[in-house]
Amino acid sequence: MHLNTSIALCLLAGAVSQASPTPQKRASITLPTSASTDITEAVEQLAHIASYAQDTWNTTLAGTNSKRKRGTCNIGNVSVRKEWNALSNVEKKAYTDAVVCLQSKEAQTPTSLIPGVRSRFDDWVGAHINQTREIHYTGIFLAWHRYFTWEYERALQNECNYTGTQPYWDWTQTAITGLENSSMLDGSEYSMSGNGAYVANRSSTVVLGDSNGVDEIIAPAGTGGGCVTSGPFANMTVNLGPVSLIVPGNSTESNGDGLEYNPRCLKRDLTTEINRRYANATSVVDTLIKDNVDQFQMTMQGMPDSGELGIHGGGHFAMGGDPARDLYISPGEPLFFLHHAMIDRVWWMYQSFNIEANTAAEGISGTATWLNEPASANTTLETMLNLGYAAGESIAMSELMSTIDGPFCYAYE
Ligand SMILES: [Cu+2]
Repeated sequence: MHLNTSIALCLLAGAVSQASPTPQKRASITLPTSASTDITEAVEQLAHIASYAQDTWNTTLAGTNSKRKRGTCNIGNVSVRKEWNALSNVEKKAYTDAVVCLQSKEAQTPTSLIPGVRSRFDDWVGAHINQTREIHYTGIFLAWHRYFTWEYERALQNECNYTGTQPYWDWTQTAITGLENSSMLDGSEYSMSGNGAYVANRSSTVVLGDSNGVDEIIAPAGTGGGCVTSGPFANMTVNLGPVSLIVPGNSTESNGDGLEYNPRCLKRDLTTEINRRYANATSVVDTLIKDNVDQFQMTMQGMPDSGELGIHGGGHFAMGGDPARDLYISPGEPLFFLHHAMIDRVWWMYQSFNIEANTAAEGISGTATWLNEPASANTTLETMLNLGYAAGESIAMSELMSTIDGPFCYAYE
């Protein structure tokens, strides 16, 4: 418990430094030296870090330094992303209505480039397929997915009249409650739809990751496996892929490059055991207390040969099914964006420990190629990235490092 006390003391120190006219160069949080393996304690450690992050970003927003959206982002207009359970039923329905709306709008991607796109929603899936090898285990992983999720949120707002913000999925809570019991996945009209229909006699283990440079990991099959039949996405059609879909029994399914039209149902295979093992509060704290951004983002994605999926892989594989267990087409699962909002929130917390450094060049690590194979140039603040035909312009890394600078003006609750 002394760890929590030390954070509390540092929060106090932070409060004192706010009054100082000279902004502190380094934040004064003292992180726990280790993540508690007691889940209740780890939840507390994380709650302290989250509240520190809020205070620190708010202080930055209220201050006079430049780390905010060209002077226009302020404490009065910053938009706040909330955890799914913090939304009212009306807000939950408004969000899923907007996603269903996006799935009914015309695609912007030319079918000469991606023949299988059938909706505006598919523009995001297509962009992700085309760049999969450049946006995971590379220097732009965090920033690219931040931009991707933000433009998706904007499309819901601008093209589908959504007035809320992008909700996030707190895996540390579902690790405790079980996925099936969460209000996010209970299958009601106010959920993100429920589990896939139960498919019996599937092999009891699933082998994860081998084709993606991640070491072989054995995991149980989930509690569904078939088509989603409840809630807002019961009638959803998945149009693109698969490219590298990991299915029970140590095999992968693919339909070439995944860009052809291949309509099928949305499948889920909720696997609470994976959520509990790889994306619990201990895993999140353990990721956050890493010494530098390289270790932070590698722990998050699962270090190759570590036998770990990381919180990123943990969330993806916990959803199970098609498209969730296919790295390439994973944004075809509407939960993807709640998962990646949480990934972004964890980065936002990590950045809060030293906003100045972590939103500058020091906050970037990695190169242009997957695990730097073949070796390529380091990613820098000047590195340009884009979202294909989904949205947005080609943009420099420097614009994407802070959630209150460049095009962004948001925080997390
Ligand atoms: Cu991705």
